[in-house]
Amino acid sequence: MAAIEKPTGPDLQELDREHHLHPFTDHKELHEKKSRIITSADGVYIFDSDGNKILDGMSGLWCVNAGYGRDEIVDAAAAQMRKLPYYNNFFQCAHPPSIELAAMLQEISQPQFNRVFFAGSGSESNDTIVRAVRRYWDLMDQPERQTIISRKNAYHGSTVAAASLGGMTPMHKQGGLIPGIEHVEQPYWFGSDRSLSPDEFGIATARSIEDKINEVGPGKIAAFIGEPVQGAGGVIIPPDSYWPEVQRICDEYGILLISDEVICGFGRMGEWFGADYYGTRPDFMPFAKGVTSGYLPLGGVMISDRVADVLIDKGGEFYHGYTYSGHPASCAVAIENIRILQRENLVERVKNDIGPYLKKGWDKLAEHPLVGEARMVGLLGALELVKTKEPMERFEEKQGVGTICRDFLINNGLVMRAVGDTMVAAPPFILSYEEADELIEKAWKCLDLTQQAIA
Ligand code: PXG
Repeated sequence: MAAIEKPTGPDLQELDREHHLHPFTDHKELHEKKSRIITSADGVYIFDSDGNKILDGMSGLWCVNAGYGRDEIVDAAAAQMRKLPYYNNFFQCAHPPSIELAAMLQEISQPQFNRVFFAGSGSESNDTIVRAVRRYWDLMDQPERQTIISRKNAYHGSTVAAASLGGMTPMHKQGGLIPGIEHVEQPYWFGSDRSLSPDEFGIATARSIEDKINEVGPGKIAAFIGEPVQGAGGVIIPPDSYWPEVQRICDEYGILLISDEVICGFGRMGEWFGADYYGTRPDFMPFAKGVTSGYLPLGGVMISDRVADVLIDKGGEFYHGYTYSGHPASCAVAIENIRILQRENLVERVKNDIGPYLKKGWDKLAEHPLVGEARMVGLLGALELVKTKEPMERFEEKQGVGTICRDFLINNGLVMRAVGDTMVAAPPFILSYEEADELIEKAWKCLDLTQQAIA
């Protein structure tokens, strides 16, 4: 039989247009264009089918923390697949990679975390949390505690429960919300009228949680969920006063604290978890993305003793789990990925070396006439594009300035995401000084190009 010829770039684009509906995409818009086909990657660079080399300032989708081209991870997956490609953790079975990873996660997380429940993605992890939180309160004989408080503009995933937890109104309009979710203000100081100092604003937004608790009734509140830094919402770094006040409120009302670590976890903020950075003591930590550096899909939830002990002591089946909960190859990849982060001190590098180095250049970008604020923590940054700085005026949304900037960036060899007019970046932890310089130079150049284009 004649070998089937592999389609080359242009044919792939045609096949893609004809057969593939992409995630988070205006299908009409994409159908009229061509998608960019990424064919390979190495280090911090991706390569497309037109031969372009592009610095991936987003680590894929905030996940390739250890960088591309890690043979150790590939070998770990292959070895595991040869030995045991699949078996489940249902029916009182387990396998070595799921057990070894569970023990490793216990070691790198706060002392209250001794158990993990595995899932296949961040969305599944958050669906798990909705069910586990309500199960916990049932077992505590407080079944009326159903309501979970979240924040406007939060992103917790795309499944129905996770999208309900999230605070993205366009998502709520497509498919609706599950009952028992309430949304409060986000700690987005730059997006406020800035009449309060950042610290006053942090306290005020945290207190909106307390107001909501009292509005709904403290006996009805099950939990509060928040990303340490809101990622997809535009890298919203809260004022320092925010999280301690949130912790105080959760403690005072006895409600469970959920720290969504899907982006912030596994070193992104220069600590293993965002909760470590802010000093909170969560009861649940959903994670995904960086646990495997994206090499294979894996999610999960760290569950504190407060909750896990109740599940164990009171017993009764928790009717919840996924075919791929703790998939052996994904777990083997996660183990190798965490070993790399440890062996190469990459979390420490984000905190004390490449993080501060990139931040220096990032802070310089604030001098550009288009940039109203440049903020960065660890390797998680945002630039606010503005029309004028003094007085600060933002662009009209329909001008699409962020999108214009993002298109200049990718066409000039740098991936950053546009969240409205907020440009966000989250590069891999192995970024070198030269590559950090390249990122800053390209960002500055594309800010210039954007400014010229909208003049
Ligand atoms: N929680 C947080 C904090 C996330 O950022 C999820 C949960 C859901 O994870 P899964 O694995 O189900 O996608 C996420 C995912 C973007 C973008 O464009 C962000 C995410 C996913 C896709 C796109 O910024 N975050």
